[in-house]
Amino acid sequence: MGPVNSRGHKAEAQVVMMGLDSAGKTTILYKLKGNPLVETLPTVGFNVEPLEAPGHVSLILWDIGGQTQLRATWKDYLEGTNILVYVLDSTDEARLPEAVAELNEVLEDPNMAGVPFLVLANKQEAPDALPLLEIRDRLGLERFQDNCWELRACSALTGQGLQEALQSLLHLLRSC
Ligand SMILES: Nc1nc2c(ncn2[C@@H]2O[C@H](COP(=O)(O)OP(=O)(O)OP(=O)(O)O)[C@@H](O)[C@H]2O)c(=O)[nH]1
Ligand SMILES: [Mg+2]
Repeated sequence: MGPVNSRGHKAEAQVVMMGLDSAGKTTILYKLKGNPLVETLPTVGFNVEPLEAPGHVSLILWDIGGQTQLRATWKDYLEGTNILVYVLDSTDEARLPEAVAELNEVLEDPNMAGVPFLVLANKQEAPDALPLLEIRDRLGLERFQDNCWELRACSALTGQGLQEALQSLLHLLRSC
């Protein structure tokens, strides 16, 4: 994969964040940027922000709105992406099947062939969050053998797990 070159020169990677509305994508974006937490509004269209990551990597983070009527546009953001970050609301058990179905659809897009992906089980600090192991079972990601992928737990509210998620992202970019 291209963005991280062996001489340690600065390289750029396109990161696309998707997931159902209210999963916490925009909150994750601004938490990673170190911005003080502000109330988010449902994203109409997208937000895009640069992020300087450890190891001389510049990430361009695309945070795509997840409301139902926006999902038809998701495929427009996949061309040229280096990695997909798919965010789940761990407290939204009712919509987990819908989230999985949308993820499957994204992964079937020809532009995702061979592209690594990172699934973030967000809102893990909430008392009613599904445990990571249960989410892992219900995602059935083992089917995707042509892509490198990882699943991580995090909370954009507390910041717990976000730096580890960033490390996973960088690892996937480097090794896939
Ligand atoms: N408890 C808890 N709430 C969170 C967490 N992350 C985000 N939220 C809340 O979830 C709601 C939705 O967050 P957003 O970041 O706007 O969600 P989004 O995925 O960007 O949604 P769309 O833009 O509509 O696709 C907000 O009220 C956030 O404060 C978390 O880790 N824990
Ligand atoms: Mg948003």
